[in-house]
Amino acid sequence: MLIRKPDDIKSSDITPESTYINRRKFIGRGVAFGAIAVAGSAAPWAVRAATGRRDEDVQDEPLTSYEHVTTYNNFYEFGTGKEDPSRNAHTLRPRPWTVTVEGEIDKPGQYDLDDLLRGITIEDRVYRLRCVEAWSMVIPWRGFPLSKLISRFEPTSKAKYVEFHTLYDVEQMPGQRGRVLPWPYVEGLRMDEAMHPLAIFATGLYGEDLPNQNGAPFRLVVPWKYGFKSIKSIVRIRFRATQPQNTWAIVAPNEYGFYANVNPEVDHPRWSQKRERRLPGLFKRRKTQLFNGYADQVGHLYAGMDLRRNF
Ligand SMILES: Nc1nc2c(c(=O)[nH]1)N[C@H]1C(S)=C(S)[C@@H](COP(=O)(O)O)O[C@H]1N2
Ligand SMILES: [Mo]
Repeated sequence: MLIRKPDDIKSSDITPESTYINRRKFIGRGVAFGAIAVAGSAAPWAVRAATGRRDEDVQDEPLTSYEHVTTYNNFYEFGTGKEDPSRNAHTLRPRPWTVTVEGEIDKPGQYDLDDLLRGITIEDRVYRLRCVEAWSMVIPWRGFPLSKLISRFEPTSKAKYVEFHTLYDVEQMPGQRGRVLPWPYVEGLRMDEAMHPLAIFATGLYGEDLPNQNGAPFRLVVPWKYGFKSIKSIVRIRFRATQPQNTWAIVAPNEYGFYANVNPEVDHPRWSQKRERRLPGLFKRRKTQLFNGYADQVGHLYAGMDLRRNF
């Protein structure tokens, strides 16, 4: 079976990462889930993730374990180490959550997240996440196409791009006291990218609400782009006529672009993008796929564009 529960994680899967994953915590979690299983009720996420849709692209790829998905994170608002977000993100309060929607739309306003979600069907779907640092995971996300929400705001004909902001609150996000990045974290998509059915408004993973470290209460998942486009804990959505800036392209414009499409042919200036390391593996055994394997679905969005220049 492809769906793996925490209690059947093989030790061969976790050993390579024992350098940065606290093994005791790992085993502790396994025992906790094991106890639930003995009591006769399967963990709810295991059931839902098993019924979640698997697209052709990921059919043969095992899911990355819940432990890896939730303890190996990039979320600089809670520290720059991969384990920092899982240790520190308990200070984030994902409810109540207000989202400001503004710019080139007919329905601007401040919305309560639960009001926004009312009437929207939320599904479980498996997609890859590929970090620009050349590691990747396969994650059973929970969410829905971002386009469903965007259409409700009635964008005007001037809306060519959409910009997203993460929460800026040093009490809830203590990493924002440091100046490692300019805060708040910002990202953007071209409207046709944002309206593509693979651009996901994610509210959960493994059949449960998003853990704080993964971007609670909601984040983007843009599976054909490097992970930094998948902005977490969003409080502002702004529709624009002009291309927004995005955090990593502001910080290092020669290394990170606006498009950030996964592309084995366009190397990062400091490392190759030709291969990738699928967690929990240690080695770059996998060939990187153009658009992270979603070329058939999204390739047309970039027809005629020079992807070396628009990296
Ligand atoms: N607000 C915010 N969003 C963010 C980041 C961040 O530091 N801050 N890191 C990005 C990067 S580089 C990656 S690879 C993904 C990681 O998502 P995950 O930790 O849920 O796997 O989140 C992205 N979203
Ligand atoms: Mo990343």
